Amino acid sequence: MEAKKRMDELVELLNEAGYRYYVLDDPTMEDYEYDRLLRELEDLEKAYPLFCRDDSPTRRVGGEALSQFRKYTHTVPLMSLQDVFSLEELNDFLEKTLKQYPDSRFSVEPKIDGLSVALEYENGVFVRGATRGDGITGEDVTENLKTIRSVPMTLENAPSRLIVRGEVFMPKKSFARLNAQQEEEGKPLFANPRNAAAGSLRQLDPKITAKRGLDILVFNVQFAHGLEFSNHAESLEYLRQRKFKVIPSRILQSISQINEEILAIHENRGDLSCDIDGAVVKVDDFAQRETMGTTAKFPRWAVAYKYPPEIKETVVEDIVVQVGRTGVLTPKAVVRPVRLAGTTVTNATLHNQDFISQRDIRIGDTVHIRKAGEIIPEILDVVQDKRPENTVPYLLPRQCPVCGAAVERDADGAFLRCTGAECPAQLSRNISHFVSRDAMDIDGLGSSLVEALIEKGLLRSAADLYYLNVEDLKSLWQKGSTAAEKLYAAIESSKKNDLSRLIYALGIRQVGAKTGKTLASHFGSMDALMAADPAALTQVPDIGEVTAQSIAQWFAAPQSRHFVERLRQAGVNFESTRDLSDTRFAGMTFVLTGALSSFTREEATEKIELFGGKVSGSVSKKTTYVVAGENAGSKERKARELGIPLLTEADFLNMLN
Ligand code: 0OX
Repeated sequence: MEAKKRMDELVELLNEAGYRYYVLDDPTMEDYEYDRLLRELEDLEKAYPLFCRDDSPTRRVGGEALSQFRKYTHTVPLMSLQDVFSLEELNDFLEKTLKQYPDSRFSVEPKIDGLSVALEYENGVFVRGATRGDGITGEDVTENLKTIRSVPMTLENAPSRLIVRGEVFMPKKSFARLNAQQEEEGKPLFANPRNAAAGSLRQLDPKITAKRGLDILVFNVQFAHGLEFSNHAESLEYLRQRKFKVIPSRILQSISQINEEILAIHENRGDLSCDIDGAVVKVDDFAQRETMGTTAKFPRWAVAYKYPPEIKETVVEDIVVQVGRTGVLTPKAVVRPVRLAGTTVTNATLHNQDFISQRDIRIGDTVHIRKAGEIIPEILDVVQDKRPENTVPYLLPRQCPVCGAAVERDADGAFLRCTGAECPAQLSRNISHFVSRDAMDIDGLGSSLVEALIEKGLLRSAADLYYLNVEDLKSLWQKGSTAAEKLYAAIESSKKNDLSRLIYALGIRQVGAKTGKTLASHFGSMDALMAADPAALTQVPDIGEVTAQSIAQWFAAPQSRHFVERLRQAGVNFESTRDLSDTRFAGMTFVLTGALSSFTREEATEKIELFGGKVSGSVSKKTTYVVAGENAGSKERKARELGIPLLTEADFLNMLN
């Protein structure tokens, strides 16, 4: 019983700290202390799973992935708002309302640029949440909403049923972090926080949503069994007391006050953690709302005022090209500084060659510029009358401005990418890929150590790893040399890796770990692979034309040849060491589930593939065996339903030996 008591206590402590941090933005607990208590709770929950509480903060990391979202019909429709685009239009609404109801009071709120959702509570427990959809029917995204720390899991003094409406958004900080990570991983960037929030809330895997740092502000009681509020302000106060994060709202009466407040919200938008796309003005009194009624689409008692996007004129003084860590060339306009949406803008994104060509943006041009999604300044168009003489259309360079290697168009055609195997702009990313688990698997060489080695001038290419000595590595640590010696040994032992790993490690576009294995088995040596022309490459099963071209082009570049030769000189294995004669798993598909104790998932996968089998992530009629480790969940159930043979870890080991 001691454990249960402590677990309850920890849940309460951590939830209160979470409320102070995520809802009130007024932390009371050190991060370190929070992490320590959370760890203690996790350990207790592992030991006593029966005492696990639904409102435990450990549940916020996201449960099992879904195959699709369920449709959900809202109990009370989520109405949308009539937009107005000028203060005149807004004041028409206010005047008409005041004429009919001279005592009207109005709530003025920022309009959060996110996605509307409904949150449903039964007897104070969060049971369901759905996106707005068309207002009548949305999608059930309960599991994803649970990962949002400001969504309360339980409520005190709640009615038997409560439905609350709010706006899910991505804070500007989370957005910047997410896009930096997307860039790092070579994935497309999100255009603005709204798109990022929508993409994150509609993830089938809640574990991904959990990492995206979403937040919510609530602004309406849709339904509250047995409760009656007389006005909006009262209902918001009720939500605030139930520990929701509630939209800031001011109750005002005069048109001039309301106009001032709307301008003030715009002025102070930088203080909010999220983007806003307007202000909402709502009649406060519920009886008055009732008599004013709704049209087919909108309530007659509210409007959304949209701020006009701020557009300024400036001059493109230069166009510079940056090479990202994934090798993509990004053109950027350097513009004469202008004040825009609260900040001084000195440059604007030009996206890619097509963007520049479509607008015919040239150095020297006068252009209109605006902030898209309030974050990235963008050029709208060119003021043709102001174009100076002797300008020329702008074309991106054909050679990488950093390393001089050839530039090629991406498969989707929009982006240009540097092909240099040793391009300094891509160095740290390339090396991190080279040493990663599925590639050369050099344990202990994380990205910060890679950065440090580059900083010290010890790495100019991944091949340099094999020319480092223990002393070089020791310089990375302040004291003690065990870590350096271990790392040195890991680098040394990676020289013996199978060729398939090395092929993947080279970082050739289109060549993933699986293709690395296919190529290694087919060609047997690096030299045979290097000698293959595109025609020979397309003969290999599973290798298409695009991949074949990409491989041949990579090996044709002098930088690549130099890189490969330095690996050879260092004694890195260039031969396939895989014994492919044993094909005992040929034609079989395995699904791995639960925790295995004798090896990691990757190791088990490698073994299965070595013997000619395949590994799949989901159970279907085509599955031959499901290997069920400790705590196997839905996949084991599915296997039983479909009558697929289940193997214990011991059975599986027997098959291997
Ligand atoms: C927002 C927002 C959206 C409730 C009644 C009609 C519309 N995006 O910030 N909607 C509403 O009100 C709903 N208020 C808001 N603040």
